[in-house]
Amino acid sequence: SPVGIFDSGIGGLSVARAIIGLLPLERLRYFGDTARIPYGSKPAATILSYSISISKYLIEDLGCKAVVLACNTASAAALPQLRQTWPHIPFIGMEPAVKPGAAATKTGVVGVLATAGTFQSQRYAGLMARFAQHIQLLENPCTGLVELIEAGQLDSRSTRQLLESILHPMMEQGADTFVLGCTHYPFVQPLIQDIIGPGRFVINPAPAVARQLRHILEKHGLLAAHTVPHHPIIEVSGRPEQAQPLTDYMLGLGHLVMQ
Ligand code: DGN
Repeated sequence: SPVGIFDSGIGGLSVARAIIGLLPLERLRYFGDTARIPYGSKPAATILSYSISISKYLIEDLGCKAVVLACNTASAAALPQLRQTWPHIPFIGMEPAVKPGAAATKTGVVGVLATAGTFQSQRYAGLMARFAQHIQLLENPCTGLVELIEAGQLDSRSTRQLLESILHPMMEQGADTFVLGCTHYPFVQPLIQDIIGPGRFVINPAPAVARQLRHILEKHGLLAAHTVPHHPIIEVSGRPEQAQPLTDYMLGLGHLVMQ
């Protein structure tokens, strides 16, 4: 049976890509809720109900054996309730990688890029309580960035301007490490690295999440035993023709051509 994975849109493909790299024999069913994106600015109760209905589809209709919440905002709003609703299904969630950020920083100042929903969550409050005594955390909800990425603007003038307006003030306050606390943001990681220059670090949590999934599947005896690698099946709730060129590109299957 497949592994289910979902996000508010196509950002979670950054996590899917890492999973395909580490676990090529797993069958993946990806669901991107592009009709209802963005999640980041919606109330937690709304995100919870979206997450329950998507998980229901992945588990009860598609028979998924495990579900990856490839969305920090949905993980913050829904993870405990999903585990309660389907106690026999392993759920793997995201959270801003503040711990690796704290380990990497030399200046003791870490910039966290996430969404408003993630920053308002108890999950994030818990991280702050653990790390705020040791390092300084600078937060920015990156308003508009998810929409630009969904539109395929991974290297446009507007995206660069928006990122500069976010990153320059953080650097002025001493940040040398930047945590990608939203699964869309790894797709602009080259642009971020270009803006911050050498000697500063960007942390993408996707590889760690893929390793966590492998660990959990192993522990439950659920690792795939097929010998032929599978292509992931990607579904979106919005217009598929809008998502298609991006999904291929984001999975590393081809080049993005945008007019
Ligand atoms: N990709 C989602 C996350 O990781 O938080 C949120 C994107 C959004 O819907 N704003």
